[in-house]
Amino acid sequence: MPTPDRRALLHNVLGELHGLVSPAERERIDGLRERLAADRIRVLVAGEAKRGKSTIVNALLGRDVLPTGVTPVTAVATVLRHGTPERLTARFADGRREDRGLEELPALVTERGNPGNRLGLSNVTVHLDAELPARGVEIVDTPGTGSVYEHNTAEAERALETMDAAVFVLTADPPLSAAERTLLRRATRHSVTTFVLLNKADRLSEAERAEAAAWSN
Ligand SMILES: Nc1nc2c(ncn2[C@@H]2O[C@H](COP(=O)(O)OP(=O)(O)OP(=O)(O)O)[C@@H](O)[C@H]2O)c(=O)[nH]1
Ligand SMILES: [Mg+2]
Repeated sequence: MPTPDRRALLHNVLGELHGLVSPAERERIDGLRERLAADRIRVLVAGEAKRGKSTIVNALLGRDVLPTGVTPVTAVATVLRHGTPERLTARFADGRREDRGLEELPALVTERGNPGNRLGLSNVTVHLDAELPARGVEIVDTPGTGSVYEHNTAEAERALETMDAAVFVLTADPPLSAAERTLLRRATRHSVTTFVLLNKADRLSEAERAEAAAWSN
């Protein structure tokens, strides 16, 4: 965490920048100022479709909050943040905001509930009374890239632009593709720290796990 002096300095610098940049950049600066004031960091979970991103976020939260499955599932970037009472806030591309119950999450953020994002959501924020968000870690689950749904890739790339750290999810089988390498480079450019997580390790023998980890390095 920055010291109070450093936080005040950063706040002032961001305030100066605010007046100098484009509206889109201004929105990013507003997000940064808000996270700085609340001592909150934003960790984005990214990767190709079906690598297990939403499953990992549920494991981090210790609760099955996000929908998961074997077909392309996540269609809208979903922010998990601390808040009570537990609820979700849907933000639409036209600027509308609506608070809804958590049980509505699958109808909003999944390809099945909201095909092609026909509801026109820009993102959904889930306010949860869970430990990691309460400690100041805001997690963002993103749609997978590279699936048959090109709009999922576009959504995921948009989400890449605002984060402090990234968890990039790979699996050993299939191994890292050229498209994943490009996405990983982009994630690294936008984040202060990038963690690479090799998922579905249970599908490999111990020797295969060692081989996959050495190759991914
Ligand atoms: N064997 C095994 N299966 C896993 C693991 N993690 C996730 N899965 C399974 O992989 C499938 C995909 O998981 P999701 O969490 O929906 O993957 P995702 O990356 O969020 O998928 P999209 O949102 O569609 O991009 C589900 O059937 C999960 O149960 C793991 O560590 N081991
Ligand atoms: Mg998902």
